[in-house]
Formats: sequence, C-alpha cells, structure tokens
Amino acid sequence: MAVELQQQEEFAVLTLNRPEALNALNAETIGEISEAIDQASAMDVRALIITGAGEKAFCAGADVKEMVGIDLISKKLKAERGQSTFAKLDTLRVPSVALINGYAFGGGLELALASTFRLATPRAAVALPEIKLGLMPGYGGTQRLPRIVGEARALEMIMTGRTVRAEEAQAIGLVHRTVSEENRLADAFAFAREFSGFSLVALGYAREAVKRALSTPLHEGLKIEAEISTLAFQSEDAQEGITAFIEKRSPKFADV
Ligand code: CO8
Repeated sequence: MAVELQQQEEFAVLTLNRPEALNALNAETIGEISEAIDQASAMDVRALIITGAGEKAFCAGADVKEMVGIDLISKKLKAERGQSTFAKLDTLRVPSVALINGYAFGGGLELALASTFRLATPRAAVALPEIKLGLMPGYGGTQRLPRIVGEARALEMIMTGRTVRAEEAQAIGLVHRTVSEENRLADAFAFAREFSGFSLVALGYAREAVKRALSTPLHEGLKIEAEISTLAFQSEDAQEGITAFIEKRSPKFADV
C-alpha cells in the first residue's frame, strides 16, 4: 500500500508510504489518499495527521516519471483528481494537520496547503519547483499558497521554485509551528490537543467561516459570519458550553 491509515490514540494518522520515491504522488497514491480520507471521516477520531514514511520526505510531489508521454486529457484529469482529493480535507469533519517531516515539494506542499494546519520538523524543506520542469503547480498551489502567505510571497516561490526551509516557512506563516525531529508525532498530537477537545461542530463552523473570508467581500463575509455563528449558537454543544461556564465546570461536548 502506498498509503497507510491507522488510529493512534485519539487521532487518525495517514502516512504516505513510498519512501523509495520520496513518497511521490502517482495515480495509485492519489487514489489511496482519497480512500484514506473517506475512511478517516468514518473513524472516531479528533483530527487527521498526515505525514511521510522514511527519514527524508513528507512528499516530493507528483510522480514526475508518470508524466512521460501523458496526453493532455489525462493530464487535466490527473490535476482534477488531485485537486478533488485534496479538497476533501476542506470538508472533512475533523481538522487535518500536515506534519512535514522533510521535503514537501510540488504536489506534496499542495497537500500540506490543503490541510487545516502545517507543522514542520527542522529538516523540512518546502517548495513549488514545477517551474524548473517547465510546468506550474496543478494541485491547488496557485490558489492556496497566496491565500496563506500573500500574493507577493506566493509569486516569488512559484516563479523561482526556490526551497524554503522550516524556519523561514514558519516566519512567513506557511507553517504554524516547528516540532522536534525525534518526537514529531507526539508533538503533532500535543499540537492537535490544543483544539481537539472542543466541539467538532463549533470547530467546523469556524473553519468554514474563515475559509469564506478569503473568497468574499467584507460586507458579504460579515453576513455569512452572522448566519454561521447563529447556526453554531443553535448547537447542543453551544448550550452545554454556556451552561458549563455558568455552572463553573468543564463542558462535555458531544459534537452535536
Ligand atoms: N517523482 C518521481 N520520483 C521521484 C520524485 C518525484 N517527484 N522525487 C524524487 N523521486 C525519486 C527519484 O527519482 C529517486 O529515485 P531513483 O533512486 O529510482 O532514481 C528517489 O526518489 C530519491 O530521489 P533523489 O535521489 O532525487 O533524492 P535527493 O535527496 O537527491 O533529492 C529532491 C531530493 C530534491 C526532493 C529531488 O528528488 C527532487 O527534486 N525531486 C523532484 C521534486 C519535484 O520536482 N517535485 C514537483 C513535481 S511536479 C508536481 O508536483 C506538480 C503537481 C501538479 C501535477 C498536475 C498533474 C500532472
């Protein structure tokens, strides 16, 4: 299997598992990622952690060897398949955390950009190097990177293809935190526990509202926020959270 999915503690851990090819995304791997995200959505977990097998890479991008001789229709289908697979993370019931444990190049970085959060080990190195192949990003990079780091930085990364190391990636807001190399999974779990005890309903609505901010003019975005926050207010978890505050006790959220 090119992808492994396991439950560890209260988290689902998806591991890209083609270390001999630096976990590059061939058609089989994209298909297995898609299935694994579907399976994770049915698991009783609080977050999905995504990482790469081996000591070198999170994921070195789309499988370049699979691109040889590919016709245009297959190329477009491939891009759409990758995009729709990564987009599943937007609507996944639980937040996702990309644990970047080495190279995250091209499609590998695009998978991390589609995740809710990004963590990097000190040896992480991220890039959209497609330009060096005479290509450009096709798994969402031109759309998600500017939304995360701004247009100027995104253009510079995409047009030079340069490699950004962990420290700079954190400084520009591309990754949220750096974590230790040795205890990276435990560190990722500790990070996820900063939000994973909250109501999945409230977390989901908050994610949705923030995502809408980036594609909506302010006056419409404020209307959307009023609507979505009203929905959140109607949840049982909101009533529980407010009651618990008044009764000076910890809330017991049921994700409804
Ligand atoms: N695809 C296929 N195989 C790969 C890839 C890849 N992206 N990256 C590495 N490998 C393979 C190598 O060929 C090598 O295999 P072998 O031992 O059989 O020759 C093995 O992995 C180890 O790689 P290296 O020996 O190159 O390892 P290094 O440590 O020397 O270098 C690098 C690591 C710097 C990450 C280097 O491997 C590299 O530059 N890889 C290519 C990265 C790249 O260009 N990625 C972008 C690909 S394009 C993309 O992602 C676009 C997405 C949208 C596609 C739209 C649909 C088509």
